[in-house]
Amino acid sequence: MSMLTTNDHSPELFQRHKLNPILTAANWPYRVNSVFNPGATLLADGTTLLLCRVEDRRGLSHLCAARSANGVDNWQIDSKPTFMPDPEHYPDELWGLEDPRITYVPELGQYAIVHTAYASGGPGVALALTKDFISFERYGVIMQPEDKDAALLPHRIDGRWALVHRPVGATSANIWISYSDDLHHWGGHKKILEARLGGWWDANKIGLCTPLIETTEGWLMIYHGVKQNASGSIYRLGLALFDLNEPERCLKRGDEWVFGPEEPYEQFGDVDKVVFPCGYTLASDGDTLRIYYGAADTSIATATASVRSMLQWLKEQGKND
Ligand code: BMA
Repeated sequence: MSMLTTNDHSPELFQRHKLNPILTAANWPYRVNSVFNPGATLLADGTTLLLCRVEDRRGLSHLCAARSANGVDNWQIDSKPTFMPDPEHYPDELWGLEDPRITYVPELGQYAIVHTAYASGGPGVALALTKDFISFERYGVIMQPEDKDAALLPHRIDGRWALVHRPVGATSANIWISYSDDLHHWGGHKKILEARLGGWWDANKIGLCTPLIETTEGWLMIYHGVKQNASGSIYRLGLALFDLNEPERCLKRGDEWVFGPEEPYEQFGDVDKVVFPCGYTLASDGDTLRIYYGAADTSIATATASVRSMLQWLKEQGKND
């Protein structure tokens, strides 16, 4: 194993916004316990839309849209839940909808929302399409439990749709990719990134954060690693890069985490020491990436990073996986 460079004082890749946390339960137009883990997208008019996971005071989650012109403040929050579980027709949603990832799909002229559907069988991956975040076409569960942390790629790869997701195996939870002709039936399953072992920050359990980011160098992945210790779990973020034409091929993977719980709102909440992004927006400069993340399963925060710097970091510090 190579040595860690101990004299590295390069600036942090991600910069937190000074208004963090930008959304909390107190901002909600109706009574809720917590708001976190939002999917994100830029609408055609430049508005930032967050599809927030909202946990009600039964402990069950639904999704609610918040819109802002600058993506930081003056959020217009839907006055009631935007996308509610419908357990009568979709029993796999009995215990709620969680952690949405949004991908705009030009071929369909629609946004694909891939989210967790939770019921007694465990969490599974479900898909819904929408044009307007008002009405939704449900595809139901597309990856059976236990599976979550999934997002669709924005276009077909070699003629097939591609979904990155995180099934749970007997001893570890790793990131996989699967392919489909019609978004209903999935196959060609391949493991693309493995959790490390032992004392690593990303040992035993990893998962996709935001949808993959398409760059000239490849698909940039922000993933979370879960370190278990005597006081619980720490959720931190790392980077990996995958081949544009063969997204199952990992080109680079960083050893160190690039973002972790440091601020009080990330350290303390319903679940301590969690940063959990499910969405990003890219500024018109094509470089400034803004992630939106759940902080301690309690509130929503945001941070920015340069895509160029993340790719450079991977080039310098990343290993061929
Ligand atoms: C994961 C998911 C996330 C949550 C995180 C920390 O397994 O359930 O929704 O933010 O745990 O509790």
